[in-house]
Amino acid sequence: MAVSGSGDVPAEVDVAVVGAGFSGLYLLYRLRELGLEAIAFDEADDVGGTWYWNRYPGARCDVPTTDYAYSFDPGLESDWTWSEKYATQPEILAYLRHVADRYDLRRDIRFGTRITAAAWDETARRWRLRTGDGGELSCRYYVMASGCLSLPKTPDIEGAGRFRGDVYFTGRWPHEGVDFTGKRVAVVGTGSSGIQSIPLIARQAAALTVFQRTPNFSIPARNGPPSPDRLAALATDRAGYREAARWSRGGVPSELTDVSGLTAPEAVRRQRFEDAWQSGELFGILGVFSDQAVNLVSNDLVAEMIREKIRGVVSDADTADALCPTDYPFGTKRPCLDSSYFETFNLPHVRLVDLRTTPIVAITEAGIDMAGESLPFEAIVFATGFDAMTGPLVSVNVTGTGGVTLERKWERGPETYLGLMTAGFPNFFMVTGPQSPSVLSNMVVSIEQHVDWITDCLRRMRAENLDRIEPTPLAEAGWVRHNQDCADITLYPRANSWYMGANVPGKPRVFLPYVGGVDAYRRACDEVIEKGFLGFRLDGPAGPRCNDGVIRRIQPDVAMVLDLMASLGLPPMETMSAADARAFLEVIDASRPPGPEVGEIIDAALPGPAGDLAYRLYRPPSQGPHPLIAYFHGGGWVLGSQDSDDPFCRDLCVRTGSVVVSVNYRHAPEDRFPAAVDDAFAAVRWIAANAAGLGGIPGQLTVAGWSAGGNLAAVTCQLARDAGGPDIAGQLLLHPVTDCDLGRPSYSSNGEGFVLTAALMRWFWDHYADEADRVNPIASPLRGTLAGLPPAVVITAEFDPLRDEGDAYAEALAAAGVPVRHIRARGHIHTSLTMVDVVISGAPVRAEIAEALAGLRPATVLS
Ligand code: N01
Repeated sequence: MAVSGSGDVPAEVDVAVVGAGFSGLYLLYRLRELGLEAIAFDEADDVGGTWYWNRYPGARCDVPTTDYAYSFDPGLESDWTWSEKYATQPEILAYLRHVADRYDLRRDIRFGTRITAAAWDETARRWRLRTGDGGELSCRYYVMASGCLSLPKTPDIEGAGRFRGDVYFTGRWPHEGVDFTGKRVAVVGTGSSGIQSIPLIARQAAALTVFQRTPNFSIPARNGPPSPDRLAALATDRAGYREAARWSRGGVPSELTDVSGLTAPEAVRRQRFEDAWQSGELFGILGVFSDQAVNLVSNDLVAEMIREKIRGVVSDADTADALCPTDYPFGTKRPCLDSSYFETFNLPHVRLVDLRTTPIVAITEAGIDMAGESLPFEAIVFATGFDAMTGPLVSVNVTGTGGVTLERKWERGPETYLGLMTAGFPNFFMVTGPQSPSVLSNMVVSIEQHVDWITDCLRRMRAENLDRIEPTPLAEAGWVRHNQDCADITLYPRANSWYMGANVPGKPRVFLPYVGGVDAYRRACDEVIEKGFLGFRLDGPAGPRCNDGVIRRIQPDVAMVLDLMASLGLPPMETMSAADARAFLEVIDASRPPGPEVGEIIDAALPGPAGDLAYRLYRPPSQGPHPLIAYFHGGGWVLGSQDSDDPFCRDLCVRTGSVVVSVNYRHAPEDRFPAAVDDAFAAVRWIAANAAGLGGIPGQLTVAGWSAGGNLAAVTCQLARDAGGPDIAGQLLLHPVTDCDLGRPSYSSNGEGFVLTAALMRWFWDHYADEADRVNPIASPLRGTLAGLPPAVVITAEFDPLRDEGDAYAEALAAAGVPVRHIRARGHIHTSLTMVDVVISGAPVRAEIAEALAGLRPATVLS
C-alpha cells in the first residue's frame, strides 16, 4: 500500500493535530465531519503511532482485540475481523492503515514532519507552529494526539553510547526486522516490551542474557482465537456491548466483584485467582478481589499466588526467586501478559542477571561489565521504556499566555483540567493527557471519549459564537487535587513506576493517570458540559463568559459509598420509629469491617445516676499505664451503643495509644434531655476517679465524642469546669452538635444526600429535647461560657450539615482563649471518619487527630 499524504502545508488551518495513531486518525475523521479544516503531523512516514514504532518481536496488544478497536462506526467493525485474542503489531498496524484508507485520511496528514514549537498569539487568538524543516503555520486550535508512551527513555547506563555491536530499542525497532541467529544478545529491561520480546529473541539467539532491575508480575496471555464469549456478546448486541465498555471501570466490559480478599474463605480466594489466571486477561487478574488495589493484605494474597506460579514454572530456585516481585504491590506497576516468558529462563542458553545484586558497572565497546565479570555481546536490546505521559507533550516547545512554557508550568508535575486542557494554554487540547484514565484503561475507548469530547466542545463553541477556551486555575487545581485524592486511596503511589514518573531520573514523583475509573471520569467530563462548561473561561464574538467551579470536591471513596447507598434505596431514618431506626443501624453495623486489633477489650458497667451504664474498654497492646479517653458514641441521642462506634474506638485506641472507655448513656425519647448529659457527666467523674484502676495515667483524661456524643463531650467539659472537677486534659469533638440553630448555611448546602440530613437532625432534636430546653447550654454548648475549658481538638467535615456549628464552636473556643486545633476534613461527610477500613481517605484525618491529641499531652497546641 502506497503511503500518501505528504502534500503542502497550508499557512492557516482551523485545527492542527500532532500524531497519526489511534487518536490522530479518529480526530481527523471527526473534525472533517464538523467541516473544520484540519491537518495532522507525524514524524513517522505512515500512520500507526505506537504501532508504527514498536515493531519488536512479540509486540502485541494486551487488551483483547475485540475491545481494542474503534467503535464509532458499525460499518468499520463489520468489515474487519481480528485473527487473534491479542493481535500482533503488524495486524494492528494493518488495521490502522485500513482505517486511514477507508476514510481517506492520509490527504490531511503530513508524514515525516515533527512539530518543534507552538506558541500562543493572544492578539490573533491563534497558535503559531513551527515544523522540523523550518515551515510555519497557524491554527485556531492545537491538539496533541501524540500518545502516552511515544518518547523512548534514553538509557541512563554508564557507557551506553560506546558499544560497537548492534544496538536496538524496542520503541524504535528497524522496519526490516532483526535476525539474532547465532548471536550473543543482551536485553536490558523487563517491562511489557522486554517480557514480550525475550521469548522470541531467545528462539534465535545463541546466548541470551536478560538484565533485570525490577522483576515484573506477568500472567500467561493464553493467546489464540478471539474470545468466543466476547464475540458472541458483540454479535448479540454490538451497541450495548460498546456502551457497557464506555461505562465500565477500565474500558472493557467486566463484572466487578464485591468479594474482599480479607474476608473470603481460602477456597473462594483460590478459585477466583485460578479463574483469573486461566482467563489470561489483565482486567481479570487486576480484579480478583474488590479491595486488592487499596488494601495491602488483600493485594499480597494475589501477589503471592502469582509468585507461587512463577516458582512452579522456573526450575532453578535462585532464578525463580529473582524473577518474583516482592517490593511493590501487585498492579502498581503495569502487569504484563506473556507467552512463555518465565519458561524461557529454563533454557540452557538463557541467563538472568539480577541488577540489584549484580549491578552493571558500564557498557563497553564489546559488551557489558559487571563487578568481576565482563560479558561480550554482538547485540544489545534496550527495552528500557518511555518518558511516559508528560514526556511527549513537553518535548515540543509549547508556549502559552505570558510566555510560559508547558515544561516550566509542569516543573513539579502536570496540572490539567480533566487531562484535556491546561490553564494558560488556550485552545490547546490533549488526547489522553495526564490526569485522564488513559494508560490505566483500554486506550481506544479513552481515545474515542476524548476525541468526542473535544469535537463536541468545538461544535458547541462554534454554535455559540465562541472561539477561545481555557480552564480556570480554580477548576484545574480542583481536578489536580481530585486526581491526587483518587491515587492516595490506592496502593499505586507505593511503587517506583512510570505511572509515578519514577523511571526517569529527575522527573517529579507524581501519579500521572486518573485512577478513578473510565466510568467516573466520563461522568465528570459530561457534567462539566451539562453545567455550562463548568470551570472554563470562554470568549469570542459572543463575548466572555465563565462558570467557574470545581467538578469533584468530595473524596472519591466517600462518593462511592454515597453512590452505593443511593443504589440501595434505603428508607430515610426519620420516617421510622426510634426502635426501628435502632434495629436498622444494628443491621448496617453488622456488615462492616471490624477495625484494627487492639490489645484487650473489656465489656463492663459503671454506676450512673439512674442505674448502671454499660461501657467497653479498649486497651492498647503496649505496656500501660496509658492516657485515658472517655468516649461517647454518636446517634442523635436516640441511637447507637458501644457497638455502633466500635471500629472507630479501636482505631482511636491504636492510633493514640490510649485506653478508650466508650460509655453507653440513656437514649431519647424514652429518657429525654438532660438524661444523657447526667449520664455522661457521671461517667466522666467515675472514669477520672478510677483512672489508675482502668490502666490510665491520672491527670491525662480526654473527653471525646462523635456527633451527639461530641455534644455530650463538650457539655461535660463545661460542667466539669463549673463543678471544679474532675480535671480534664483535653476534649476531642468529632463533628459535634453544638447548637440547636438549624438555619446555618451548612444545613441547606449539605442538608440532603450526605447520609446525615437536615431532616434527620430535626428528628433527633425532636426526640431529645423540648424547644425551650434546646437553648440551654447543656443542650447547645455553643450558647454557654467557653473560657477556662480544656484544650480542644475540633473536627468538622466539609459536607456535613453540622459543619458550620462545629466551625463556630472551634472559633468561639479560640476567641475565649481556649487552645484549639481545628481540623477541617476536606471532601468528607458526617460519617466518613468513623467508617474505618471503608472510607480509606479518612485514615490520614484520623492520623492527624491522633497527632493533635498527642499535642494536648502535656503541653497544648494552638492551630
Ligand atoms: O517499559 P517499562 P516497556 N537499567 O518502563 C528497565 C506499554 N506496553 O516499554 O522497573 C536497567 O515498563 C526497567 O526497570 P525498572 C505498557 O503500558 C504495552 O516495557 O525501572 N534497567 C523496566 O524493567 C507498558 O507498561 C504493551 O527498575 C532499566 C524496563 O527497563 C509500557 O508500554 C507492550 C534501566 C522498562 O519497562 C512501557 O513498557 C509494550 C536501566 N538504566 C509496552 N532503565 C502491550 O502489550 C529502565 N530499565 C500492549
